[in-house]
Amino acid sequence: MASKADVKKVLDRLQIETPSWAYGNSGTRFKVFGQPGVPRDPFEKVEDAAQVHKYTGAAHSVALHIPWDKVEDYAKFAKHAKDLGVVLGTINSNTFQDDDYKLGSVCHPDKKIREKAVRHLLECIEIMDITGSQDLKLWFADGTNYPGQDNISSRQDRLSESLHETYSHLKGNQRMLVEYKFFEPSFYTTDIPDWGTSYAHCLQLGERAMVCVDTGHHAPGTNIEFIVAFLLRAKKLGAFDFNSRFYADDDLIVGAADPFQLFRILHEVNINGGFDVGTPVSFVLDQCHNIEAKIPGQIRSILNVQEAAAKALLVDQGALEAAQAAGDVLEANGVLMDAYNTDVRPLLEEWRSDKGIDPNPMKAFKASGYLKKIADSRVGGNQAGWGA
Ligand code: PSV
Ligand code: MN
Repeated sequence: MASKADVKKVLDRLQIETPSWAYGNSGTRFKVFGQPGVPRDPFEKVEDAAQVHKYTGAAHSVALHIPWDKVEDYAKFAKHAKDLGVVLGTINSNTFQDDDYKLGSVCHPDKKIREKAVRHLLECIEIMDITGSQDLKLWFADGTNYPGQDNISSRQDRLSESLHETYSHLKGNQRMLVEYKFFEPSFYTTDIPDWGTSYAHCLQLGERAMVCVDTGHHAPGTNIEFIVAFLLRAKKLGAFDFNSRFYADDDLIVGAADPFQLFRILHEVNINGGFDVGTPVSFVLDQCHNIEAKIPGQIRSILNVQEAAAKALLVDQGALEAAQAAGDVLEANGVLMDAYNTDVRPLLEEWRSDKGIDPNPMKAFKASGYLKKIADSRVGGNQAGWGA
């Protein structure tokens, strides 16, 4: 079993990236409820992200979404982040909000539209060159709504060609993370619906291409921890997009819907080397806070990941392996449950005190008055949301 000191060492290096879009307004197709103080531009989004890092010590980078976070001067933007104590992280591409993409982007039947989509992906790489971001995250809304609408395997050919073209432009330590999602906005076929499809393309592309597991992108009942174990074993798990879901791609706070599932996932991460020094796995949130306040929503998410990670680290691996080798099913399951049922909050409070952070980040942020400050100062302009 990991000692308290071992758990703290992993917590020291466990950084969870927050998404710029979590700080903007969001909602459903029925209604977007605006909130006072929401950022008007990418610079203000990063200011809010820096608050999450300030109170957790575990959210050192911010994922951007292009074009939502387009700025004139990316070097200036990166410096702004640095001055606030954070860095610019994953660049998320967006080939789903342009009229041209009605029938798809990189899989579109028209070569000109595919070329336009690839040009956008290359623009994202150019932004990475300036910001120093390592990861290009690709999620495609491509798919079809009706049987017969397009040729499924031809779409795979187009996808493969577009991915290869993009991949050939990666340099230095840059990586391509290929995300999958089983449906929405396409309702009949999706061109990258599952981890297997993503994995197959990543294998063909090469070492720099890895799979991104968004925890909200599976059919109900899918065993996500199996996928995580498989991909880690194959050295193809590049990143998580963490969130939780009750029904579809709900984008709720990670660990809110099913904390036990989050623990099981992080147990597989732990035993398959995903928390090791130099891990290739990056831990990112992909959430929207439709009805709750955004900054504390992100803080809560970080705490949930840390709690589940600490519990996973406390699994008595020796006892577990002995029980497994003896075929003692109940003992093995009991070892896992003992760790899950441990209250790790005191340990995390201690870790925060060691780091000079308030042991209760939610309370400390609430008391800081930051939400009132931004509500009072951010007047005028257009609040950011999906599409800005
Ligand atoms: C798609 O549903 C997705 O999970 C992708 O990661 C996008 O980039 C992100 O959501 C936008 O919120
Ligand atoms: Mn995602």
